[in-house]
Amino acid sequence: MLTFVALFVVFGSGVSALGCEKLWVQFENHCYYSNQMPFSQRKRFEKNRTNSAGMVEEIQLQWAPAQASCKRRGGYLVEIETKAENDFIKKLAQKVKKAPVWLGGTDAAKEGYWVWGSSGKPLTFVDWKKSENYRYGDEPNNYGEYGENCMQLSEYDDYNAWYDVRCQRFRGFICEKPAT
Ligand SMILES: [Ca+2]
Ligand SMILES: [Ca+2]
Ligand SMILES: [Ca+2]
Repeated sequence: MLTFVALFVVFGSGVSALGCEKLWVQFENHCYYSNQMPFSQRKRFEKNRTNSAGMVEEIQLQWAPAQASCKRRGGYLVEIETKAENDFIKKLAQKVKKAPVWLGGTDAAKEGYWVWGSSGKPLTFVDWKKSENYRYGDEPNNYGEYGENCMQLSEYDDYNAWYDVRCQRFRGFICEKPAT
């Protein structure tokens, strides 16, 4: 028992040495930032993000500007490698039921070939929405005249599965970066 406690202390302290900045939340060894934060936090955030021209950063962005916003924060649009991470991200999105949120997946470079946009890695875990309506088919369905090349969770089904949508839509977003 003492050995176990000692081991726990050693490993426990090793894990707790990794941390996240304010407004980022930790899961395993990464930090996550949701811009769908509660209003009380958002006010503080907006004050922090006010730029030299006095402009407040937009809360809802198109996919590429959302990726750029994550990069400015030292991260990238979230790249989901495991079911555990996916479950965590869904819960994070569900905390504030407001708007759909961008995830880091895209098939803009090659139709039907989905990768995580920042790392360029192909998807190893997927959670695409199964269709409840044969008219549209299962996601990703690249629906419509212009197709759909960016990945989101939707408030419409309580952030329960992934959809492809047009990258030009305005969404909240979740960033990821390694804990330090
Ligand atoms: Ca990840
Ligand atoms: Ca597509
Ligand atoms: Ca779709």
